[in-house]
Amino acid sequence: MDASDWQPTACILCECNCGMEVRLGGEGGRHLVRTRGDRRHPVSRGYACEKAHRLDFYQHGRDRVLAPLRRRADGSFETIAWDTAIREVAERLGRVRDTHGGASIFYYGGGGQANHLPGAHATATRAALGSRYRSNALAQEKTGEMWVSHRMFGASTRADFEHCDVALFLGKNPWHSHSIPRARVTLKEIARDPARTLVVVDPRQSETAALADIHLPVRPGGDAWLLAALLAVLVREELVAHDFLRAHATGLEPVLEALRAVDVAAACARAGLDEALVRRTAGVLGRARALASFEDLGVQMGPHSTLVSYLHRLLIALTGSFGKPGSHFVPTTLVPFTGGAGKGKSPVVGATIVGGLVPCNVLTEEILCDHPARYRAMIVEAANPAHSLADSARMRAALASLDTLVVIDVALTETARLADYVLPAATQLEKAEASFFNFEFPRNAFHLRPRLMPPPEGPLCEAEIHARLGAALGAVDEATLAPLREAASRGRAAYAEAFMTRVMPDPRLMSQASTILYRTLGPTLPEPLREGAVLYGLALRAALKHGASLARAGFAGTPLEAAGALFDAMLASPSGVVFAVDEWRECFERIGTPDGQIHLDLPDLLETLGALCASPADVRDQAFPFVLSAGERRSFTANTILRDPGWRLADAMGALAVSPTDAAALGVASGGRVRLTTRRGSAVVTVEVSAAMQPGHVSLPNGLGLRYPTDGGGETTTGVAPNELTAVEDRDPFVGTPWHKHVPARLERVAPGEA
Ligand SMILES: Nc1nc2c(c(=O)[nH]1)N[C@H]1C(S)=C(S)[C@@H](COP(=O)(O)OP(=O)(O)OC[C@H]3O[C@@H](n4cnc5c(=O)[nH]c(N)nc54)[C@H](O)[C@@H]3O)O[C@H]1N2
Ligand SMILES: Nc1nc2c(c(=O)[nH]1)N[C@H]1C(S)=C(S)[C@@H](COP(=O)(O)OP(=O)(O)OC[C@H]3O[C@@H](n4cnc5c(=O)[nH]c(N)nc54)[C@H](O)[C@@H]3O)O[C@H]1N2
Ligand code: SF4
Ligand SMILES: [Mo]
Repeated sequence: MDASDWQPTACILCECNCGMEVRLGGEGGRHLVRTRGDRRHPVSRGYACEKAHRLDFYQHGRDRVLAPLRRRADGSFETIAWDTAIREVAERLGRVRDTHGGASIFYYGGGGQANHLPGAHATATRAALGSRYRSNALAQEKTGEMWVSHRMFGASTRADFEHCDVALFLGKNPWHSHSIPRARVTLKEIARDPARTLVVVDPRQSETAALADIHLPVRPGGDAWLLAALLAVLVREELVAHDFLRAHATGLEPVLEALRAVDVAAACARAGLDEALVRRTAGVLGRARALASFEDLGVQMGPHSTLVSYLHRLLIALTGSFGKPGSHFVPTTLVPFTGGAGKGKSPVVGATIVGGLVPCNVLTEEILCDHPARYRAMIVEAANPAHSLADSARMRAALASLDTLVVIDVALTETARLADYVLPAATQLEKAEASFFNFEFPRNAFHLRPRLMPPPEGPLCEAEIHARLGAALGAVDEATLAPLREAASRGRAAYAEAFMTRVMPDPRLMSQASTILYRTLGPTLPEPLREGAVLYGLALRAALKHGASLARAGFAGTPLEAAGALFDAMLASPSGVVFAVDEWRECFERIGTPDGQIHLDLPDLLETLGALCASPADVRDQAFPFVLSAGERRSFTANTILRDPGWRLADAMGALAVSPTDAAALGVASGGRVRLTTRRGSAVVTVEVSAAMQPGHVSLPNGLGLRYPTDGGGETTTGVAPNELTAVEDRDPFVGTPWHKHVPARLERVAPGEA
């Protein structure tokens, strides 16, 4: 076999973006006929999970869009030329801006798990339109954590599981969902080592929980009480890292006072956990040499979401699990996109905007109203909100009510079907792409993936789409571009000089920097890397902000020299490059609060904790006696990135997991069907009886219920779209995170043959 046949790329199915090598073949040489983990990738080092080998399904869907589409009066689509599409989209959005102001044009998306360059290019279009408000999936999972982290640490932190002695996963199942490098290797190493302890908090005996030394099968939604109890035991047993706190934190006293007030036995009872086990766990966490912890959707999409994020951060701080190997760190990032304690409010509801993102759960309220500041138009790019956001029926109504909906996607998704215009994008294998989810420490890597093949006739990369929209909107003209193009022809130094003197001092031009880079620097790059031109701007920013870390990675000199060297290294490293080498002590310098200290005392959240501990016992609505977790990550789920149901080698129907006790009471077996009803909707689902489930808790996978064309010109829908069952009102009081893991539900058996 000729080694040169293998081409480097990355898996795009989760945010790990493991390096892959692929061999192309099949029709037109456009299929991935062989795939394997890329050992040269600095982070994944050859690792890949089972999903990566099904990547060929991504760009060969029957619902791939190959030409711009325009909605007709009767609701059907017609194919139009790109020139027409760009002109009409610019005209319609321009008209909305001129009539109602640019702030009424909402931007949603910008990239999924592996494609973050569209978001960078869209900044130019948004600026040209004066669009102010935006959101994406982070605003229905991570904004509570971001908000709390920024108030306490002035930064977002991540954890070093490779070197910890105690690992804690809170509502997170990394065996399937990954999110940490080489997840299964790392988990098995921790589980196997008698000197290390794996602690998992999950109502389900998840695959990760099955490996754990300590599994805390918390009652669904009981995590806040569990954390309160754990912290209270730490305080009472003098397991608090006082030396660390004296040096690095303020506001300890009110926190200690609140925790001393917690009734540990009562809190354990509310969490549904054995008090002795909770006390033993507190001892393990408190005595850890290095504690690494990760909270995810099981708690972030549950009740008390933001409070749990706060209590989790108190646990990190009170155990001194920050700034040393095996604990939490603040990485060097190329884009500060997890930034920001709440700044600003959404225009209609007045919801807190965190990290620049409007909470997803308020979008329908900000559209379906007669408020003068309501959103009137929307650009959706690389996202599928009609499927992924709460209450799909209401989301469809909101999207349909807009003056103009423009969707930029590779496929005719649930959202694209509602659009006035669908602009077809080249896939992530047909253009240069990259993700900004780089969070490793101390050696942090970035991977610019060259395209594997040109797109078919029709789709364009987002860089080109936004550049054309910008031209049609009059934001960038030839007179601006010509001198930069000329400078680019004289080499990188001349280009840098021209960019610094002509573009950087002019805010209007800086707002168009992504397009200017693509149009002027892009043509000088090898064709498979052209869309990566925008990274030059980010390399420059990183060199100015993180010079020392870049220098340790080999990118030294003046900021211009370092940026140039880093940019060249990105272009020349198709398997990824280490761009920053940090030092652990730098974590303390990166605490971004005004006094550089960790702020422990957040009075609003301590008050919420007090109220929680004082609240009466859990009252369930008898009409909905089950808790439904709507959206579990499984072996063959990948949000809605792979739409052909044929990609899934297991759990083809996306079964509802039900405990043996509940299944027996309902009289159903695996493969049987039940009607699942929530306050918002109802669906018939296939059951999988699972000993991993506790009674009263049922779980549906994420990413199913997609409409997909069949061979014969019809359509199938496999499994249930989880958000047909969820409600927008069920959300966190602080930042609006949905309670998707905690939907009150009822089950009824469906007899065979019954509809
Ligand atoms: N295979 C696969 N991997 C993925 C993805 C995918 O679609 N498929 N998506 C990626 C994305 S976008 C994300 S955000 C991550 C999410 O990754 P995770 O958060 O790990 O994924 P989930 O399976 O949604 O939820 C994790 C766990 O929360 C548990 N849980 C439910 N209710 C509760 C509760 O009340 N308390 C506690 N403590 N736990 C509870 C569930 O039983 C489940 O095991 O995964 C990423 N990785
Ligand atoms: N009930 C419930 N709902 C959930 C969740 C849950 O657990 N439960 N999980 C939530 C979470 S954590 C997340 S992250 C979201 C994910 O939901 P979304 O953010 O809406 O994204 P995806 O489903 O990943 O869809 C990605 C889209 O990008 C398109 N795409 C792929 N490649 C390209 C490209 O190169 N260019 C363009 N323009 N488009 C491309 C795909 O066709 C797809 O339509 O879902 C959320 N929704
Ligand atoms: S962990 Fe699996 S799904 Fe995630 S990027 Fe790596 S190979 Fe792909
Ligand atoms: Mo996510």
